[in-house]
Amino acid sequence: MATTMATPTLGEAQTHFRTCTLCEAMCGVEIKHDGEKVLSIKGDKNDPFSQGYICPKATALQDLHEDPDRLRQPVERTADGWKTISWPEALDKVAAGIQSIQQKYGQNAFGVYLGNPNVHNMGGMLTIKQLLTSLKTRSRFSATSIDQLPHHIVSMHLFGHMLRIPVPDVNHTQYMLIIGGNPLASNGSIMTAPNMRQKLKDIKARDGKVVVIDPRRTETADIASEHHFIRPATDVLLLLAMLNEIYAQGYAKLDSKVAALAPEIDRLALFAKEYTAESVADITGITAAEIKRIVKEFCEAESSVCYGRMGISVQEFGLLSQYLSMVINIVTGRLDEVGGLMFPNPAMDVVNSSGPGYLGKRHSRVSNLPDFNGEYPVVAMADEMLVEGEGQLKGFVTVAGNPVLSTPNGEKLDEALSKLEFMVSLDYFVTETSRHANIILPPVSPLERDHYDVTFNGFAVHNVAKYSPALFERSEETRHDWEIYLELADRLDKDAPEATQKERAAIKAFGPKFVLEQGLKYGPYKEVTLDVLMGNPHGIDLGPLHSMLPDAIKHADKQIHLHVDFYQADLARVREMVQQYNDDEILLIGRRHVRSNNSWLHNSHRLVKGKSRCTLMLHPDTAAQHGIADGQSVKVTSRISSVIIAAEVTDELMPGVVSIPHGFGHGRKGVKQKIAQANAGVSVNDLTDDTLIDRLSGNAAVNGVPVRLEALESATDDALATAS
Ligand SMILES: Nc1nc2c(c(=O)[nH]1)N[C@H]1C(S)=C(S)[C@@H](COP(=O)(O)OP(=O)(O)OC[C@H]3O[C@@H](n4cnc5c(=O)[nH]c(N)nc54)[C@H](O)[C@@H]3O)O[C@H]1N2
Ligand SMILES: Nc1nc2c(c(=O)[nH]1)N[C@H]1C(S)=C(S)[C@@H](COP(=O)(O)OP(=O)(O)OC[C@H]3O[C@@H](n4cnc5c(=O)[nH]c(N)nc54)[C@H](O)[C@@H]3O)O[C@H]1N2
Ligand code: SF4
Ligand SMILES: [Mo]
Repeated sequence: MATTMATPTLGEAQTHFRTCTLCEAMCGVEIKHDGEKVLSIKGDKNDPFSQGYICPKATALQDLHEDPDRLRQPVERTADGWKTISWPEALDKVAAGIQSIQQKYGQNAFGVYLGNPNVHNMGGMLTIKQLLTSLKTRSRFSATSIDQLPHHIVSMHLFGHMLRIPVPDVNHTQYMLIIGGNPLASNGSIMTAPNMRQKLKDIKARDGKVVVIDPRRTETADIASEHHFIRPATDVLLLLAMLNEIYAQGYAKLDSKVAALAPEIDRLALFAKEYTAESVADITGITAAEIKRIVKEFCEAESSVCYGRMGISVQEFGLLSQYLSMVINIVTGRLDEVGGLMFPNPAMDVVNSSGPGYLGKRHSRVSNLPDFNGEYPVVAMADEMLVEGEGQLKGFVTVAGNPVLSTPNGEKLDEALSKLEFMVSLDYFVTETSRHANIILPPVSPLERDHYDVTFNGFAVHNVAKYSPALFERSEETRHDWEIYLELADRLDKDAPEATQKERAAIKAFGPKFVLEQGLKYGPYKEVTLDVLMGNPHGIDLGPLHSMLPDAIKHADKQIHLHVDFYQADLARVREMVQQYNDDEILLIGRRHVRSNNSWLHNSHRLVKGKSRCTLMLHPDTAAQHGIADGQSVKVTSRISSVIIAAEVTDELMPGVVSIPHGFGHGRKGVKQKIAQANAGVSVNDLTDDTLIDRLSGNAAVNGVPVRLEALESATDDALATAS
């Protein structure tokens, strides 16, 4: 067993330090255990980054490890139910199944979806390329296109690499504008920053300001200096008006270091010309005076940063909104400045070992949506399976994903998956998605693997590095995700070039840390080696964020390419939206809770206990208009379908807006997660619409979905668990 204690004595508690991999915050945890038994999970006070902070989810590392429903060995779906099979048999059958589809229908008839936990998995991140190359398919999808895709495109355009994403310097800013992010529930995203509650309080304590723009008065809004409701999916108008006001009030800093790097910056003066604060006030719901004051305070603060997250990414103007948020930081001279938006400098910089990204090289067969970096938008997935013709998907593998619950029009995808000729899932559980697989290949638990955060060190608000060895060694009967990838690659790609074969052999011999070691060698800190990291179980402090321009830019000319034409063209869609705007519509948005994590921590009793969190939040006025009382069953109907859900009447919501969290809907037949099934809830993605998208990026739009409400008889437990 690999632990950080040198000589454990039998029966004596041992201590192990590692990084929690459940969300982006990278909290250090201290795990007390007696041999194979976890005794406690606490925050690691000596972790220089998180300094003892953890959220309630950390204990789920134990719950997941011990979960009796978690699969440890491959299972095959048979007429008599799921049957356990050996690894060699499962891997042979999976490879044969994939090959048979590809021989019959062509390489691209077999597709792949990569889910979110991949990016939290060191072995997965460092070796997924081996699986993808061996699958030889262009039919690739991932959770990126229902999430941070706009961030990637903006960074690719402006800085020359999809992963060169600057983050808010929360530790030093005097003014933080948060548009569509709720870090107190999510613990931060594209901003790896443990203990955001304290960080936001610190901003206020040093006489700074935190301003939240959100259709819901969230947990973050509650502790902010001020909060403004905004009509969902109208942020693009607010951001345009802010840009306009920045110029109108004379705050554009065109003599800044950043401005000098952006040749097209002069064109931004006219970009938002027609969008005055007055012209957007009605639709957004924020008065012109407030918009002007926000701009003034943002620009006059000693330092400031504009940060937009899920609320502005995953809606109809996701890409243009993220662009405007970035442009606001640039024209006010806040990019690359202390307290502004800054580039992290991670010890292993994935920017060095990956391509810059590309948009729209190909388009999806049925819906004609652009690919990004070789991945088609998730909203295109079900059609690719259902619509007949050359190139139709006949086989599929999901890797650490649950798209039936996490992507729009989940019911349609559910049906599409059930019709595939062959499907495989790499997952811990029989989920709403993996229940359709012919074979499920389960990897080891997070406590059984080595970890270095390949992804989130790149988004960290302070530079750090930490390596955690596995707490428990995997047993003979189990496999790592990366081992599964390599085993499949061996079977599918026997004729791989010699260099690839050698790389695979090296990873097999030394583990994925072989790739990490190479990455660290090419990184910016010569002193940070794997050996050094192994000797520092709490992690190493590499200092605060610092100026990185122009070096951080990956364009050969070392300039920021603003791509004004590309973004300006999208203003036509904005004009159309304004002309057609209907403010009578009830709009649906999402919600996260600190004790939940997308679709997959609902089988931890400690996390789900208490009142159901899968409720329809709505304002008392909206409730009254529809004759809905608190706790009453409501039928919510979108263009796609209906769900029945209990109302939670609260003035947290803006009138005319309703909110349902995603990741629920475990009542589907065949799911094998007992605790989750007992708290099934309904899936909001049975309402979200796969045709409601950000056309510019192909990103899904799950925020701002028009719905109708109908009060039903009072709530019953049965009704709550049923999606009609
Ligand atoms: N309406 C609405 N929909 C949303 C969102 C929203 O805000 N609103 N948010 C979107 C966002 S941001 C995201 S990222 C997506 C997430 O979408 P997905 O990634 O598709 O879904 P998850 O719920 O994260 O499911 C992850 C699955 O991976 C399994 N798993 C966990 N760890 C591992 C591992 O290490 N290896 C393997 N092989 N499997 C593992 C879990 O058991 C689970 O079944 O959902 C999106 N969907
Ligand atoms: N506890 C917990 N933590 C998580 C996750 C989880 O499921 N649970 N998921 C993880 C993942 S995968 C991600 S990507 C991150 C996401 O991290 P965040 O983006 O911080 O998370 P959300 O809670 O989705 O915050 C989005 C906010 O946008 C608001 N919003 C919705 N529509 C609009 C709109 O049109 N305009 C504006 N201005 N705001 C809008 C919502 O009310 C919500 O408060 O969280 C991660 N952390
Ligand atoms: S915030 Fe919670 S889930 Fe996220 S890394 Fe920290 S302890 Fe883990
Ligand atoms: Mo996400």
